[in-house]
Amino acid sequence: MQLTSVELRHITMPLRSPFTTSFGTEEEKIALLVRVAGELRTPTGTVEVTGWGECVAMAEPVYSAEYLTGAHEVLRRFLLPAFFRAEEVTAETCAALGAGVVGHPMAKAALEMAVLDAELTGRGVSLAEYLGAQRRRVPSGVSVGIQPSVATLIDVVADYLEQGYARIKLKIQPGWDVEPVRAVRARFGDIPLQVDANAAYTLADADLLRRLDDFGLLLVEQPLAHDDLRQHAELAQLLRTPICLDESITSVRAAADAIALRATRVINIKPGRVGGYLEARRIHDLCRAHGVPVWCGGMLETGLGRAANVALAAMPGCTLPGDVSGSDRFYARDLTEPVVMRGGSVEVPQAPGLGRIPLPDRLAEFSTSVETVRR
Ligand code: NPG
Repeated sequence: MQLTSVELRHITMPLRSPFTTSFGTEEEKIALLVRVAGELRTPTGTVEVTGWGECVAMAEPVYSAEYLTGAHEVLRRFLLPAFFRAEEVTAETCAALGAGVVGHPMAKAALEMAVLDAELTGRGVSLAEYLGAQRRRVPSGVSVGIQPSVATLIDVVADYLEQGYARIKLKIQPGWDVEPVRAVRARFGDIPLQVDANAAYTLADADLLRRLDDFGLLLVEQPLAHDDLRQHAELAQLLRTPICLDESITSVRAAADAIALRATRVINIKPGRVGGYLEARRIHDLCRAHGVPVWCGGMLETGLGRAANVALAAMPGCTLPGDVSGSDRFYARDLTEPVVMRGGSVEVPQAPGLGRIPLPDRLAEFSTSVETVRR
């Protein structure tokens, strides 16, 4: 397709409850939406198409180096001019078109997602079909933030189990690790349980982390810093619990290195963190070839990104439940028709494109600014 205009729209949505991790507390969801418009050549002629992307960069650079206004700036000043200069933009050429910009995978992913949505919608193909997804429903895991007390944690986990979630992930940090895990195991028994440290530990904490081995966890996610592959490999020698990398896996090359170094036994794929759904698919394929289980991570996406993640989670190598919870885990009212968790799973969208579009009234309600950039 040839791009004619791109809208960069900021939205703010209330979260049902604050979400606390080792890098801070989110009180509300702030996101950058990218809407592309262009002309798509099809066998029967040229059609006008539009597509949506969601940028998962956070307001502040606390999870990764990117942040929302930075992503906006990179899109407006550097990526969009390169994309407008191209005669033909396809999802497959987005990476090459953005290659002159070093880094900024979340900005690139949002643009690629919008191009992909436009193309797939124009061709009548769902993202699930495009990715080679093989399931109609996928098991739904839920991520539980750090709580003010163990008693509150038990109540929160009880509620999610009651709702039917297929797997519980507990956020941990120094001072909130062994005891909450012990309490959840003691109260709920042999449920599928894993923990996520968001890089909050160092190798000097190996003895402490080894105590988690007593609890039969599915995995411990990103215990050490994002650029500590070698130290993750050392830690892996000391733990029985499988290490799963998230922040460290920024590309298919990083995934190959992590596997070769034996720094990880499981990989969390987040399309935004790796530059888009195409790189996410390459990581999926690499891991599958190496027998490394993968699962789809989440970044509090609105229904747009959430629906797209469900399609990724339906790929055959995603053998562990992902952070693909129902919209109502985070939002009383989502931007789109909600993603619904029922009986521990969510339905894979089959509609063309991402499978969701913003509801016009919600879009108007949640928008805080819109900038339109033209060719
Ligand atoms: O279900 O969307 C979800 C949240 C899953 O815990 C979750 N995400 O570190 O993986 C993470 C964490 C996160 C949230 C990271 C927001 C960055 C931003």
